[in-house]
Amino acid sequence: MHRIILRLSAITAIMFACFSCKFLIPGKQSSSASDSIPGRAWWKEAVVYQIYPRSFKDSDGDGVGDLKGIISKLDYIKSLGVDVIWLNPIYQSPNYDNGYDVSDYTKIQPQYGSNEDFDHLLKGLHERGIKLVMDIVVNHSSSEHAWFQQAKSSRTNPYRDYYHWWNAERGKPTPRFSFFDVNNDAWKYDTLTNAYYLHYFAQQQPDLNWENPKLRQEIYKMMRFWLDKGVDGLRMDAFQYVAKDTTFPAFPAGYEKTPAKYYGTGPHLHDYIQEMDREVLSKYNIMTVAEGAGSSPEEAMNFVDPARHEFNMAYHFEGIDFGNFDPNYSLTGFKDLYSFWDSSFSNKGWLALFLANHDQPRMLTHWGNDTPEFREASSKMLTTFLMTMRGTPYYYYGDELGMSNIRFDKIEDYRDIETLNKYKRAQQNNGDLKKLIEEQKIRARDNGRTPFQWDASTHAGFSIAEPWLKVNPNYTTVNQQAQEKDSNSVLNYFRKIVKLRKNNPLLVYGKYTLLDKNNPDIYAYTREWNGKQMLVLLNFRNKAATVHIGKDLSKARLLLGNYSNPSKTETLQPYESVVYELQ
Ligand code: ISL
Repeated sequence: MHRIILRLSAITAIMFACFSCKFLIPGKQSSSASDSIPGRAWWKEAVVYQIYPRSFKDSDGDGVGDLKGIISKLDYIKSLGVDVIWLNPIYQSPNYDNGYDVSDYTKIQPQYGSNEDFDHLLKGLHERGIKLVMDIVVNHSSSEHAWFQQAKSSRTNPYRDYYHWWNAERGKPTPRFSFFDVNNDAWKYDTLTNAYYLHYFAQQQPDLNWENPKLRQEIYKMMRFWLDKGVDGLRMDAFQYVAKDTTFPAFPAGYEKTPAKYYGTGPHLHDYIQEMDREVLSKYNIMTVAEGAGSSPEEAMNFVDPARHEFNMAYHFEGIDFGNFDPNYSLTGFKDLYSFWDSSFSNKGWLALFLANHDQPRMLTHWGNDTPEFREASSKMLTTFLMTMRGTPYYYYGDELGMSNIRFDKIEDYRDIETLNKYKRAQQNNGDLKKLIEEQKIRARDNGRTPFQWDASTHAGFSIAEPWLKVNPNYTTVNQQAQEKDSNSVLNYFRKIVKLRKNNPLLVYGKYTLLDKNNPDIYAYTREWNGKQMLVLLNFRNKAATVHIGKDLSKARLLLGNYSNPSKTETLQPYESVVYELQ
């Protein structure tokens, strides 16, 4: 008997050791036969931290963040416990759309540093066990890219077919909506060759023609350039839009209200992704994430179903589009939405989870409460949501401090092409400029792009010079240095919950079940795995609220709470979050 027990505990110890080493050290992209978790993958277990390079840390005093700045903060990044960094584009760009208009795909933007600095950054990350994801922007290039300069020079230029053209003798092109254009017109007339070119985004971002196999090969070559350096993953910008029906048929009237639905999954899109997988992705142990994935879970699944050999995961926009500025927003709707998407991916496929990024307002302003009274509690509560749901969490720089929307009240403070062109459009149409500014205080992308708040010194320790975008004035109290000293800060809470997730595969793989579905104030769910269960309770209100789940919480083991005096009952304090282990 004694021997059996000994043998059993030895087996358990070995199993545990194998499990934890595999769990801590990212392994192959797909699961091996010996894995006890079906579909196990390092990128499912990772916490991704997104850095907006322009705004993280300026090392050379020009008011713009740069690679050396990021390098100087590697130990801070490591201290967060995150596994992967995603950097917004750092390639050469005239910066009409802050780097999403690339003029040279293999050269680092001089403002950010050199290719050598990039190598140092990658090395510094890898030395700390952190992986790097690059942003790949290939729905369009910059109009200053050599390909476009060639393409526009004559109708017979070999690069002409790298882009979409409509010769003017055919008359006006079929209307296409542009997200950023002052007139929302995606066709720009070019006199030199008497033709229009297509740009779903700004005029300075002509769309690339994916129908052209030569273009696709150029892009694969560029991707290999970065992957061969050891880059660990790719975020495919606006990739759902790359495939177009090049006969440009008319869309139904009103299509421009939901352009993504019509642009989303064009002809041959999945052929292109599968080709990309054969030519590039399958040759590397990397993670891939598609930005946008059609308009339904079924369409999204087509991007990430492992049997299809396309991308690893995708982020959909439904969640991010549904916040408390939406007149139809309700917490029950929010819960339904996340529960629906979770159930659609419970057997296969994988999703990215996020509540903010560089195109969005700050998470805290969007779903929490950024008044001084509730800033900390509601930030921590939202972070708890992200870190305890199924999917790979993408966490946006500064959210670990509880940064909030800056709410500029004059157009001169804005830098983003989207806001500036919206404003011009309203001016042209005699629109209500005051109303527009009020909306931008909430929606504008610049709200989420203000410099990281390192300390209480001038410019928040981001730069010695005037930053390219104003620092949020709350930096004197909301900053990293102050939060390091406070064991209950938003920052230290983030570190704790990252650790909790990393130590509990249940939070990655466990089954999700929504509880007390119709509760208008509290989001409650369990995660279950291997006979273990955790309960998460999140109060989304600025007042106490009660959940009805019929559990005696006084006996449950509290793993983490965002209050120093956590409730151990079904009644939660304002914006309180608790994570329990249930027996
Ligand atoms: O289609 C959308 C919403 O329904 C848009 O959100 C769109 O997919 C999104 O704006 C694409 O964003 C990405 O590409 C843009 C760039 O400005 C963004 O910063 C980037 O995230 C153009 O490259």
